Amino acid sequence: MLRLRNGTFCLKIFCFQLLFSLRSASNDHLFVVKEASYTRLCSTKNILTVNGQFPGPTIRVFTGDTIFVEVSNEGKENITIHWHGVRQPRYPWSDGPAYITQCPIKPGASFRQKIIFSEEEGTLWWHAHSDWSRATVHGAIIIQPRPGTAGYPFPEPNAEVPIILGEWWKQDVTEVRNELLRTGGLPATSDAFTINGQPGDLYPCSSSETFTLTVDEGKTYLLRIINAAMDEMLFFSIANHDLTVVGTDGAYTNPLTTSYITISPGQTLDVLLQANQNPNLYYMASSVYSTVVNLDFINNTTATAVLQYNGNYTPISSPPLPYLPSRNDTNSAFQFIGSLRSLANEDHPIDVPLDITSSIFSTVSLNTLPCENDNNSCEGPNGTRLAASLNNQSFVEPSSIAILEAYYERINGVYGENFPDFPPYLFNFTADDLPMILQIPKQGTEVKVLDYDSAVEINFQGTNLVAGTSHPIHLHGYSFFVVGFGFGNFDEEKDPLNYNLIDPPLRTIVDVPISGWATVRFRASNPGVWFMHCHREEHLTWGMKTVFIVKNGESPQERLLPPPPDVPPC
Ligand SMILES: *[C@@H]1O[C@H](CO)[C@@H](O)[C@H](O)[C@H]1NC(C)=O
Ligand SMILES: *[C@@H]1O[C@H](CO)[C@@H](O)[C@H](O)[C@H]1NC(C)=O
Ligand SMILES: *[C@@H]1O[C@H](CO)[C@@H](O)[C@H](O)[C@H]1NC(C)=O
Ligand SMILES: *[C@@H]1O[C@H](CO)[C@@H](O)[C@H](O)[C@H]1NC(C)=O
Ligand SMILES: *[C@@H]1O[C@H](CO)[C@@H](O)[C@H](O)[C@H]1NC(C)=O
Ligand SMILES: *[C@@H]1O[C@H](CO)[C@@H](O)[C@H](O)[C@H]1NC(C)=O
Ligand SMILES: *[C@@H]1O[C@H](CO)[C@@H](O)[C@H](O)[C@H]1NC(C)=O
Ligand SMILES: *[C@@H]1O[C@H](CO)[C@@H](O)[C@H](O)[C@H]1NC(C)=O
Ligand SMILES: [Cu+2]
Repeated sequence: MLRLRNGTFCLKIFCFQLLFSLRSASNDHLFVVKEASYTRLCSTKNILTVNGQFPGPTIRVFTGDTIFVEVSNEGKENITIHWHGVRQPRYPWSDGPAYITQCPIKPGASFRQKIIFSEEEGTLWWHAHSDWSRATVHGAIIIQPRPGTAGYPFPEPNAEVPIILGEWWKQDVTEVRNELLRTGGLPATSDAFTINGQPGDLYPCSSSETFTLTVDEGKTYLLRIINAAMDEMLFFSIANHDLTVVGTDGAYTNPLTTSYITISPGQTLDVLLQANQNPNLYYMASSVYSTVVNLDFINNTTATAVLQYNGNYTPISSPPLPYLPSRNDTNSAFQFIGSLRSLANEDHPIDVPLDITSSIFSTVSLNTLPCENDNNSCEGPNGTRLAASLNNQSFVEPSSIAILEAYYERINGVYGENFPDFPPYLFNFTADDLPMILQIPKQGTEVKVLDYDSAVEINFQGTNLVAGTSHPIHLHGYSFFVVGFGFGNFDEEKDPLNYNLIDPPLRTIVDVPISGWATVRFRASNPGVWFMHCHREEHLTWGMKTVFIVKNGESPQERLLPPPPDVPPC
């Protein structure tokens, strides 16, 4: 029995639903961004939070809702908030990325953000999109089927639980970023991975607060898994329990039963868990998938949480740990990613663009730039400063205006429209030894302009410049179909023959594998200014990003909406 705030009592499941409907009745939320003191790994520091919570509050809506979030900055830093995976039809004004769609909300200021849900159903999340604040400023968005509609395309789960995977630094995260900018080298490795904000029993000073999920034997739980880590792709699994994936990034999938998942920074997965084992304690665990060779730059520690069955039994003293692939197991990482399929049936039709009208082939590269600090020596290879690029363009954000404002107000000189559709130079992208001369990118603020409703295909080609690694590339304002990926150089004759145009997964982030390529398709039917970037935070900082400007269509319903009155000024 649970007690509701208004004094009524109810049974557990019913109560859950009632609480839910009470909460989602409110379309107005208040996010106060402020510092709060948190202790992890035996040390205490102030972190930036929303409403003092880490992870932050969960937003619950029904499919197609429009809500408002008043973001009030009571912290010391500039902030913006992004609603990851929310399409925001014709309304990039509250999308959030700093200097792309808005200037930051300064300390003391606030911004009432309108969030327009449309087709999304499942799990998404919100996070800060300025500097590195998203390390602690993030939370779940749960989008349930609207009552009276068909509901879930799977049996109604008995309960739903956000599982937010993260990364924790003992150091101030702003300091980690400043150091990265100052030294030009790799960022400091995080000190722990976390599950719902907790490192778990395998880390020092963590046991008493380890996240525990209490379950009843025979029931089914919907885990809403989010990778909120800054830099790392993660594996996740639960001892003795299979996972059944039913959704990716706010869209349903064909159910996929697996012993582990791979999830990149920014991605979300809806997973059904059947509590079908002997009542006891079992670990759930998360560890890194990384291609970094130097172990100094990778933390191979494991975050844990506990799955605890209700009932009368003597709990095992050391619960079993689940199998997790090794940290360098690229095959396992991409085996899972490649197994995902859209649900794609009569009730959930999908519309993969077939006649492509706008085609982009973009390399995805790490790079180096001359150091240019006082000592003329940085911590990148051979004293250089690390950088990153798309088609050899390392993107530089404006610093005193947002690109959206410049576009809307027709202010010249803020950005160019020459993001290339093709790499400037063709080479063996995935060769082991590439000439250093290729490493230095161009720096600039070049966007790609797309006609309204064009059918777009983007081939991302990873390169081994500086070091090959995987890149989770995220596009704002759209989800795209991942129609194919592979290792080596993209073969324009052979590879398209294997595209999945029937039931490819619909995602907000595509994983471009190490020494490999990936292809996405989408219809450019959402006019506005939309950021595209690698969701590994250091790659974003180094310039692996660009902007799509999708032009207006002809009818009034196909045009960018006007800005709200309180867009933060620079
Ligand atoms: C990994 O995390 C542990 C535990 O917090 C920490 O002691 C260690 O320094 C980290 N390793 C690296 C390579 O940063
Ligand atoms: C982590 O790396 C250290 C050093 O390479 C090794 O001794 C340890 O066994 C590794 N731990 C795991 C869980 O892989
Ligand atoms: C992964 O790392 C282990 C030891 O660190 C090594 O023996 C193994 O060859 C590596 N596997 C791959 C696929 O690189
Ligand atoms: C220059 O080098 C000195 C000594 O190695 C170091 O303390 C200082 O931080 C460096 N300056 C910069 C800008 O990297
Ligand atoms: C560093 O520079 C030397 C000499 O120019 C070159 O041979 C070497 O390949 C460079 N190393 C890297 C990691 O770029
Ligand atoms: C590109 O480099 C890879 C790795 O060295 C090699 O296996 C492949 O044959 C090369 N491709 C071409 C076309 O040279
Ligand atoms: C990128 O552009 C720079 C400047 O034009 C050039 O030196 C470099 O070789 C280019 N690299 C690639 C991979 O195209
Ligand atoms: C905060 O944002 C304002 C407006 O864009 C900018 O002028 C200022 O430099 C920013 N402050 C910091 C510390 O980045
Ligand atoms: Cu990347």
